[in-house]
Amino acid sequence: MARHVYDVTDFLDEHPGGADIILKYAGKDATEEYEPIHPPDAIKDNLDPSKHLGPVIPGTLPKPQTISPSPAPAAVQVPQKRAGGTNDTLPEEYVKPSLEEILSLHDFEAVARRTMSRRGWNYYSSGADDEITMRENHNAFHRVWFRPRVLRDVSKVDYSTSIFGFKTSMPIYITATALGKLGHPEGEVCLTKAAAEHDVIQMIPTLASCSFDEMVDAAKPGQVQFLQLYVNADRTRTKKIISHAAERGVKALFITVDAPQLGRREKDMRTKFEGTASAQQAAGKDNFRRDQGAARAISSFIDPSLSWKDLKELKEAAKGMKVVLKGVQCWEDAVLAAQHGMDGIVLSNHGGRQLDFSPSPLALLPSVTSALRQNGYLSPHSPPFEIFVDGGVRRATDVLKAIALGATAVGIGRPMIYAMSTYGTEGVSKALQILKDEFDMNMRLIGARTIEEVVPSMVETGALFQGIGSDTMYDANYEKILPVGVKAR
Ligand code: 173
Repeated sequence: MARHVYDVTDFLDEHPGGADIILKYAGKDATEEYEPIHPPDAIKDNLDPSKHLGPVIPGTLPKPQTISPSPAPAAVQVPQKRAGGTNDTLPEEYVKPSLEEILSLHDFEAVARRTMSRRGWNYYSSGADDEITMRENHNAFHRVWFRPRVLRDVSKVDYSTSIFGFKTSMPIYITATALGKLGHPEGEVCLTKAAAEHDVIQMIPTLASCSFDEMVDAAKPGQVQFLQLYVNADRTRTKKIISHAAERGVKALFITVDAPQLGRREKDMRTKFEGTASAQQAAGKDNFRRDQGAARAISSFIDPSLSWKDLKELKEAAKGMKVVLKGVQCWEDAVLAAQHGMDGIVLSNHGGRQLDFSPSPLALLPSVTSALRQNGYLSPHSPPFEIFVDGGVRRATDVLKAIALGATAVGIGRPMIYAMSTYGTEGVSKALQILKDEFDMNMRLIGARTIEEVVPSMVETGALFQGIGSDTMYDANYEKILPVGVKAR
């Protein structure tokens, strides 16, 4: 694709990411740095046509930047003490396995950790503060045990279900994650295409690297998509996004309510604190805090004043789309959501990227379902209200535990991003197939022929709030937040 030259001089002072990062690329090809973190129509929508100077004349660009965001070197030499307490030095030569060798969602994560760009891996894998919640999200699944039933004629099992009446081949959806091109040059359309192949629902992120329309256009006829929404301080913009989504056939709107400010993700911040822009900023020459990362820069439009009283207006604007609050973290707010006419909630702490010590969504399910029932919801006579959870899911057994405890379906975010970043659309498709295979086997083994048969009595939750045991996933793949001055890779 032909690259273009733009004059952004007048925009320097307004750039949310600061002027220095633009000046660093002045006269050079900024595509690689720019693309993952800006929507494709940002220039078209915001830069006067007189500043579009025309296509790059081949051969006139200086050699590419030496500080490149990708790809990470295969040879990594830093011995790292892992969360599990073992000293694990990454191998000198890393040979990326073929897709056939990938057996579980953990495998994608292990490959991603070794092959993704440092910037991409640090952005996706990071959690807030000490990452206690990020780990707890996953650990909580290890404290719920099955009470399997036998002799139930499980020759046929059907794990398909529906979300708000829309069919899905299994009780999961691909949840919204921002900036997909940090992982793969095609970005989130990989997720759209794989979702189509497997008849699962994709939640389109507001802050994707691909445009909303690219993701809708990539869908097959009849494919169901939801939209995750950050509410803009400028409500006319938000309403425009909502009505465009409704026109394009989006079925549900998931309003993110757990991010009035972006959490501190130190792994991510450490990557951003490299390069000249940050050095200048440290010397006080840049008034924007670039050490907070690109995510902070592009999220400055999110309205921290959003409150319960705004929901009526948003629901009206949604014109028949279902409206769900994503990021509810206690039963009181679950009840308030139902009382405010919402169609559902996602119990979520944003994958442990926001408030550290927010509880695991799985652990919240019992108190949330019981409070909703006591308040007259979740009965055959009350308006339909669906509960979703996300965070820490790696196995179909994780999903089945959440279903048994009252969830309609479970959002999967990072594992899909890791599959996409390592093997593109094919990788995501394989990840979804792995989950299907796991559902098929585990439904049989717990003695449930349909999702309706996955009931509370199939799980033992006595230990749900007890101590944190060791965790194989983090022993294998967790990358510790390193102290200042130590580079991960
Ligand atoms: O978790 C995130 O990184 C996230 O939600 C986000 C928010 C704003 C901009 C980029 C990412």
